[in-house]
Amino acid sequence: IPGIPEYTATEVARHDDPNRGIWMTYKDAVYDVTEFITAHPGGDRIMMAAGGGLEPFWEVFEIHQNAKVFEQLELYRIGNLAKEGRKEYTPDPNNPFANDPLRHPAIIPSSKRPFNGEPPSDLLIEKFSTPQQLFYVRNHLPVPDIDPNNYSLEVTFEDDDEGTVEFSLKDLKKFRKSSVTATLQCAGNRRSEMNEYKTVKGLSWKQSAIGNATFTGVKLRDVLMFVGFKESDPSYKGKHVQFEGLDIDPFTSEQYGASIPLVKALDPEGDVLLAWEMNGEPLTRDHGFPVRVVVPGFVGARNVKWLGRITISDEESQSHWQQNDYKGFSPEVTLETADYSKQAPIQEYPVQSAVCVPVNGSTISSKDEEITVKGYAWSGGGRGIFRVDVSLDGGKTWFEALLKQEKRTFNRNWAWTIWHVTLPIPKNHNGELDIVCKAVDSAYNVQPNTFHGHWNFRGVLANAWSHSQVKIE
Ligand code: MTE
Ligand code: MO
Repeated sequence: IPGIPEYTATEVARHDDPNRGIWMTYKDAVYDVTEFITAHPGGDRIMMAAGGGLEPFWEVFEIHQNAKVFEQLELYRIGNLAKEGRKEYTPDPNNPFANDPLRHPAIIPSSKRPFNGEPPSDLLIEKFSTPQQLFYVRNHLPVPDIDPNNYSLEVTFEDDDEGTVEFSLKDLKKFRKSSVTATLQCAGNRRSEMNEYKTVKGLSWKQSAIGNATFTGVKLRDVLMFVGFKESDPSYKGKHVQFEGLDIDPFTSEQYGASIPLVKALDPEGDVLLAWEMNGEPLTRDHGFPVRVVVPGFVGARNVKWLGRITISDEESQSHWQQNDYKGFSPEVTLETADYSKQAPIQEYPVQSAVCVPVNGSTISSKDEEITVKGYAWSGGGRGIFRVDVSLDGGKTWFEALLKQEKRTFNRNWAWTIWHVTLPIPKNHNGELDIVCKAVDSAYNVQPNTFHGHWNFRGVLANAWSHSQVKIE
């Protein structure tokens, strides 16, 4: 609608509580929904979009996506979103993070500079594909602002004199397109639970530093073959593919980096992708625009965003994040005694699962006869999920959950499993349920019962049985 006021995204973001007014956007429209929310039961859920966009909510709660809601919403329209709404920050030389993008208000930050955040867990498992705006964000550095027209990816063989091949975004898009649905999980997912057992060092992730999406791009294998890689070369097996991000530490000038074994990159069934799309949309800046690596079945840290350079080398990446971070240690090892050079980097993640609904600490009615429990399960290395067991009594008795999963061929199960089960509430509860889940992967690997014996000072690989304590009132 022309001729009505324009508001910037920052201005909208300020309106996130009833006192200042609750504003939301959908596409180009700005709505003041303060009254709508107070008048509508269930409006509290939509509060998670206060000060931000409604798009990911319509993706998650498809039921609401009907003409009627749009019609109603139109009554609350107060203006248009300014065209440059998403890019209004002016870089501030004294604050390297000033040019970071705005995040969806439903994302709960665990740190702001650099930005890290995760969605509420009950929202996370509503859909098999996680909307990009609700996908956890894990940044170590300021988000680079890359002009796609000037973007170039360098590919180098360390022991080859022929030097470097450069690809523009257009060049990459000339390759055969490939898609893969894969789950990314940060090595620190569920760290806060390990921290409750005994203090660890790291960002306090709850259980939503994980997400599942369909990525589209070109297979890294196709690019490596194109630049002349010869599979028949017997030396390739011990080599590594190093990735360098275009994000730069403003103080040390170090760039983010990680590596994977070359065999994974060359495996036609390894499905490693240089991706520019996530769920059919261009990557957002937070998720690596214009191009990121997707290494299905590997821990999040190897999925390098804002990819600038690929190097084939005899060595692993020498970056901090490959050498001195993202490694597991024995429980007795401390920050002071840790010798990172003696531990292997986390690559494939072990089996994981978590209870997402009901949310830990919530209350259910004593009139309820049944309870529906929902969550996710995932394992690294393409190992699928065979089974998820759920208990309402802290693990004394168990029930099998119903699984929603994308069945793929052997050891190519890159996507997570969403599960649910509806169970009668036991009569002999003491006003409380200790809901537990644990998953079994396709190698029959299981999760440890507790963090005892599994604890490590960095709080990575937190995959003990997941508990959700619920009150009955
Ligand atoms: N790539 C770059 N260039 N810089 C980063 O900070 N973080 C890594 C990885 N790739 C990171 C990166 C980590 S630790 C994780 S868990 C994933 O990206 C997170 O991806 P996401 O933010 O898209 O969820
Ligand atoms: Mo991570």
